[in-house]
Order: sequence, then structure tokens, then C-alpha cells
Amino acid sequence: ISWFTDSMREGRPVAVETRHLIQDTLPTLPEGPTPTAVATVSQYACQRRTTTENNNKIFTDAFEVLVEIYEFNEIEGPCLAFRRAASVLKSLPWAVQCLGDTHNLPCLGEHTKAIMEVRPTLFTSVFGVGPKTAEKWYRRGLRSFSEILADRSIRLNRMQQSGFQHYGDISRAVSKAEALALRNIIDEAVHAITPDAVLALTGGFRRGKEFGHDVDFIVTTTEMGKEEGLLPRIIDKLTKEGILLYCDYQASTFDISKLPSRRFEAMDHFAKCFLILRLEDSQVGGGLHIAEGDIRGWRAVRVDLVSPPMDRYAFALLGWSGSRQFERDLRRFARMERHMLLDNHALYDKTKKEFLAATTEKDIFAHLGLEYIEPWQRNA
Ligand code: DCT
Ligand code: MG
Repeated sequence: ISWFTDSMREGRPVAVETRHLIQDTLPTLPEGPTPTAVATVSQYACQRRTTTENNNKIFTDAFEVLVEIYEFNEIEGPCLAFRRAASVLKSLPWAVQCLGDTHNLPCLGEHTKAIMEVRPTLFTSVFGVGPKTAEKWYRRGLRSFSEILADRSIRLNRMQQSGFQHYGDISRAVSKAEALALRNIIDEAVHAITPDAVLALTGGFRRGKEFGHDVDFIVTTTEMGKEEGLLPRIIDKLTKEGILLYCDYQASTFDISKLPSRRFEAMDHFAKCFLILRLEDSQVGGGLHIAEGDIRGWRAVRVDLVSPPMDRYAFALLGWSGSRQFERDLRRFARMERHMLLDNHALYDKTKKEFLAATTEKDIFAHLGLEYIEPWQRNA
């Protein structure tokens, strides 16, 4: 795998026979099933309990590398297949010991022998650089950050400039202590603006993860309508505090009359902002998660704030708590098994032709006829 990811990073074209890659990670496994591996596992992540404890990391890492490659090449079928396979393995309270262990598991079928060329994913690791731009740069013969930064014909947009400027910090994982310190900072800011503010830490940290790539928050007010203008005021406050390094604010385009949304996995319409904030060492219990020898005393961190109206809070919280695979399967389950449409805004019953209200996540699980799954069990 490290040979493979290194090749990808260096942008070397790599022809890969995918089945070999997977099987090379399983060479010493005996054939027959071990007696512990018999319990039935649902094909839906929302009927599995997936904690951060991953007993099959060696396999899920391999699958996730493949997912990345297929995703980059926009080949959906195998991408989804490997994603589901990785997700099933993450839910197992035991480690797969032999190939026979996987016989009764869902989503682990025979996969196509795809031989493909890998293109540079190095550039897409920069905040603000998508696959299209990365490909364009690569085609021009550019192979490193310094070549891009030195190329005068390249105009970086504001987001990409910040992406390069804070590359080291942003590509470094955010610790739980850093996430909690940021919660204090945001909490102080919103409560100075309005006393009826509601703030929730969401995303991976709500699922109990120790590290994340960013910190996600939902922020709103108990009084409906008052959430409008809340994010601009928070942004203003963070600017005055001198800790706002980058901000991309997107106003709400939420329109209740346009629900239910047919577009599967469409981005939600709530007001949101994608930020880079400056976090001081003194603000973090136990100190910043920075490299040894880094004496700046601060680091940059990616933070997302989403601001739904209060009557949409439970849907937004459920949607932003992830994991992405858990959300995908929750929606698929709603559609396939219940004839309902679920997204970050609402739950719609197609049989009864009505919206189902919810003030908590438990309400939504109950509407779907699902056992409640705690956030820390949603690491699918
Ligand atoms: N999400 C969403 N709509 C978006 C973006 C994200 O509903 N436009 C959901 C999917 C998962 C959750 O919000 C948080 O997204 P990420 O921060 O990408 O994932 P994470 O689980 O928090 O992972 P990480 O720890 O790497 O940040
Ligand atoms: Mg996150």
C-alpha cells in the first residue's frame, strides 16, 4: 500500500490490478471460516453499530485507497462497492482472520479487475484545489507545489492562496483538545451576540473521533428567524479578534416550498461558512497538536459553521454528524425500505404524502422505524 500511495503522491502512472492489491494484503489467511464469525450483519450502516475502534484497519485502508482512485477517475460503481465493503469491515467487533470469515458478510462480492492509470492526487490535497484544476496543472507538466507557485501564468484564487499558505497546518490532523478549544471560542462569540444561541459540535468529533481534518459546528438560535444574520455577526466578531485567516460565507438558499429535494446527496441549503481560524497554544488544554520544533505558538485550523433554522435543527444535526457512509445508508434505507425521503432539511413520507416533524435525532430514527444509533456508533 505504501508503494502504491507513494506512487500516487509522486504522480507516477501506476497500472494496478485491483484484486491483486487486496489479495496481497491477505496472503497468510487460511481458507476456512473461524467459529466466531457467524453473526448476521445488515447491509445498511444505519443498522450496524460502528465505533472508532476499527479491527480491520489493514483492509479498510487498502479499500479506501482504491475508493480514492476510482472517485478521482469518476468511476462510480467500484467506488461505491469498495466504500461499502470498507464500511462493513469497520463495523465488525472482530478482526477478519481468513477469507472464509467474509463469506456471510454483505457488500463484499467479487470485484472487477480494473486496470487503471493513476493521476496526481497531490494537488487536490490543497484546500481549494479540485480534481479539474489538479488535472489541468498536471497536464501542463507541473509536478510540485514550488513549480505551481513559481508559474506566473497561474492565477490562484483566494481559497487556493490560503490553501497553499496554510498547507502544513491544514493537512495536519486536528486533535480533540483543539476542537474543544475552538468550541469555547465560538461559544463565547455566539453568546456575546445572542443569549439564546444554540451551539453543537458535530462531524467526526461528535462521533468520538480523537482527530479530524476539520471541526464542524451547528450554530443557531431558539427563536425562529433570528438565525438569519447570525453567521455574518460571528464572522465579524472573529475578524475583530484577529483570528479569522480565511472565510467563505454562503448565505442561506433554503426554501421550504422546494422540499422534498429529489437530488440525492445534494449539498444542503442552510447558511454556512468555511473558515480557517488561528488557534493559540495557550487556548488549548494540553497544548497544540503541532510538529516538534514548531515554535510559532499557534496553528491554523479548518472550521465549518452551519446555521439552520431551529425547526430544521434535528435534521441538520443528524446530517452533519456523519459519517458520510452512515448518512448515505440512512437515506438509502429511508428510500428503499420506508418509501421516505431524508436529507439535511426534512423527512418526507411518500406514502402519506406528508413531512414528518422532528425536534431530536431520536424522533427521526423513530419515524424511520430504526433502533436509535448513538453518534459514537455512526463511524461507518
Ligand atoms: N456533510 C454534509 N454536507 C456537506 C458536507 C458534509 O451533510 N456539504 C456531512 C457529512 C459528514 C459531516 O457533514 C462532516 O463532514 P466532514 O467534516 O467532511 O467529515 P467528518 O466525519 O467530520 O470527518 P473529519 O474528521 O475528517 O472532519
Ligand atoms: Mg469534520
